[in-house]
Amino acid sequence: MSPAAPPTPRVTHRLSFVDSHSAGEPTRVVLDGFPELPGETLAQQREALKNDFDRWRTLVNLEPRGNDVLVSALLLPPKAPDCVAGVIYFNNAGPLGMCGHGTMGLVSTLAYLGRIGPGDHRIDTPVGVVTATLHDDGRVSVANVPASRHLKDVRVTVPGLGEVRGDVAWGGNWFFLVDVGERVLKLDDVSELSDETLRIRRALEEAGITGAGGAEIDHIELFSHANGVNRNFVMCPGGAYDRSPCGTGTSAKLACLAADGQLQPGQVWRQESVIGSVFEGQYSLRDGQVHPVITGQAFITMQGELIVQSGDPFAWGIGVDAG
Ligand code: PYC
Repeated sequence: MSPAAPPTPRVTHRLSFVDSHSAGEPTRVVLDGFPELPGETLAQQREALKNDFDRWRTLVNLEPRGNDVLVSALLLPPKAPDCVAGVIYFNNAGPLGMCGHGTMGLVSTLAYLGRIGPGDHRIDTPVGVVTATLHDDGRVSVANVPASRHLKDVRVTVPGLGEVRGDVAWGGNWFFLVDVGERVLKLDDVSELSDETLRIRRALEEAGITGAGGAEIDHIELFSHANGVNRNFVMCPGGAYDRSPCGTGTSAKLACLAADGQLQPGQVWRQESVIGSVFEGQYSLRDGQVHPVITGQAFITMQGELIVQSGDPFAWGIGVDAG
């Protein structure tokens, strides 16, 4: 008699998703399977995600189903009028405010699914409504929330690096932007660059340097102009660097350039990432505010279901209690 087949674990959850990358940085759009998040606004729903549903974020983003680089975009019904979608972005560390590359990924995903076509699309986010334009050639322009420089030329002492100077700016997330001049920012050096930027972030925290209203500065952006090329290296909150030039980071940079009179409204800023991918940025001035528009392209990489089976000790992510 042949031995009985072992019982197949029961499937307890299925979440459908589409993955893409924008200039190298991945986005996972979660289409369904997530529990309903309470709240009248997306900002309230983001708080609910953070406080009461964090296990769902870790299920999607942490290993073994996700990874440290991934940014997820939870697709939700919009709360603001005339929007095609609502979205809450999150990564391995927690929810984000806005996400430029993620919005390109979201728009390209909605187009791939046949839900939208070329044209302008309003998208509701926890930090305000953004308008994304899907162009006929597949590129996406994201008219981001207004960006601003909060503090100029802040000095902070960083162990192992000495005094580091930078600007604090908002581009949908909080950034500390450090000009590294002619230094070449290259892929071979990402370990060193990661170590430096993580040290800078810790030093800012220890020195009590924050964004407006005491907001944590959770993104560090080094930028250089070696050989006449504008390159950046952006450290994200969860300790992974942005493979793209970072939409919100480029927006923060535009705010600084505008404040210093170094870039005029409508002038195109070509921003390269540390892997050599490119976003184009420009801004308009309205009501005394810098309104950035960031353009790039996303490509679909994967579509499927995240599956959780009963008894999986890593159902909610490595390092997260399975109970
Ligand atoms: O493109 O804004 C962005 C972004 C934020 C974090 C990773 N990418």
